[in-house]
Amino acid sequence: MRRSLATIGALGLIASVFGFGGSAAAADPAKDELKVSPNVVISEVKPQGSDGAEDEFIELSNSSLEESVDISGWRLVTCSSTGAEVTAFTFPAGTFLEPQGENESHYLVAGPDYSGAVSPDDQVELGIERTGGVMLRSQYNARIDGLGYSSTAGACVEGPAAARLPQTNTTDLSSQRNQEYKDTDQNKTDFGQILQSPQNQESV
Ligand SMILES: [Ca+2]
Ligand SMILES: [Ca+2]
Repeated sequence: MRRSLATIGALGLIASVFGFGGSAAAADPAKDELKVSPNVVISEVKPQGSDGAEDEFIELSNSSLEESVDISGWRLVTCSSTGAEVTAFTFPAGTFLEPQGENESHYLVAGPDYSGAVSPDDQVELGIERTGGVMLRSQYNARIDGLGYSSTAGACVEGPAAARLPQTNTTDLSSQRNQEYKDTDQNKTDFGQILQSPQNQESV
């Protein structure tokens, strides 16, 4: 079967973007994006708590046992229940997540009325919606991970949505990965509800 030159050209472009074309490519933003580590996960989220709507936090963890990950310029994004995205926080230059089991393997960003015992690494109004979701994007806007509480929470949700936390979350339950670093991209089964246990850069 003959392919048109246009088709062959398109296949060649796809091959070079995905790095199996065999030829050495020059600096290419698409290729740089592939270097972004997939190891970082959203490990725990509390949309609201005993101190109200701004008693909220997002905890990230590095799931790798070996590689530290530079998350400078990465963004925490919230989704509304209709999928509207808002950037809630941008990680400052020089922010790294060290491998699992070491100090600085977690990062905790919390809202103004955060009530947890562990100090947040940064404090900012996140605006997490109980029926919306949260997401992590790289400095190249690549989607790294997400957690959604509605099937309509746009790019935040992965597979079936996670169970929602109580409307008045007086006991400070949070959504936490059932296995802290495991990500099957199925929010409903990846996340359970526990008493909050936030970890910051000082935590192991
Ligand atoms: Ca995921
Ligand atoms: Ca935790």
